[in-house]
Amino acid sequence: MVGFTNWDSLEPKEHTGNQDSCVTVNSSSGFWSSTGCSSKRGRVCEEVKVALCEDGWIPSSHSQTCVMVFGQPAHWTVARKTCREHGGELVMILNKDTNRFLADQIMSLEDGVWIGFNDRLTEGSFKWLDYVEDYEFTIWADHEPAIAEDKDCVFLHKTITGNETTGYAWSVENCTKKLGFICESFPGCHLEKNGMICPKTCSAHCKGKENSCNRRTGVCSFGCEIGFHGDTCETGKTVIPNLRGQP
Ligand SMILES: [Ca+2]
Repeated sequence: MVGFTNWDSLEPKEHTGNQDSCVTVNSSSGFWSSTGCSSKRGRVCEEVKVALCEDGWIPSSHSQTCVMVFGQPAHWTVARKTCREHGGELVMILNKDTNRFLADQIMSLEDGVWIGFNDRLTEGSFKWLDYVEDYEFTIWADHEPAIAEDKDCVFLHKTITGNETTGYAWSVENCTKKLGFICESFPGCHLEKNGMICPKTCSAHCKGKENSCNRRTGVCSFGCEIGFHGDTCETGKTVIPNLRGQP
């Protein structure tokens, strides 16, 4: 269902035959018109923040991290060790856009790839790597997650209906199965025993006291204190001195 439309008068026009129907936006009025898709038009580009990545890593536009796909199959623990040897970790997928971006990177692989999600420490309690428990996004395949002692590691794979790939979702497997994998690195961060240590700090105006700064990105996780805005909460309201209040 489409929630918002902004058609110009007499729009949308009906297109007949094989002509594709596309929508253009009038740059001065902002109204929409339908047109054939073969017309050459300027494109509206969305500005995305991407990480600066070292050689061999691809910027992941939706997580501000860098990723690298390994097609050579390995056990989950070997995959994770390999990522760490490259200064990264097995990838975390914290939103739908990242899942779609990674799906595009592994389209040529048949079997799916290990990701950092697992319930190795506590059966049925999934975490990213060993340490990230606070997440909202999951995209389990049908009948998943399997809660089984011999299946603790999660992989991203094609979902197929009939002969068609319908999307990419997650399933739990035995960690000794051999699969390709995706590593993720965090620019500016380094690896320590307990996980990634990142130097970024947020402004003093994040909402919430505990864990309110995402130290990988410097973004306030729960928004800003009243009167401040922007990703980093550093844009504040202008304070007008109360001159009449002077004694
Ligand atoms: Ca399990």
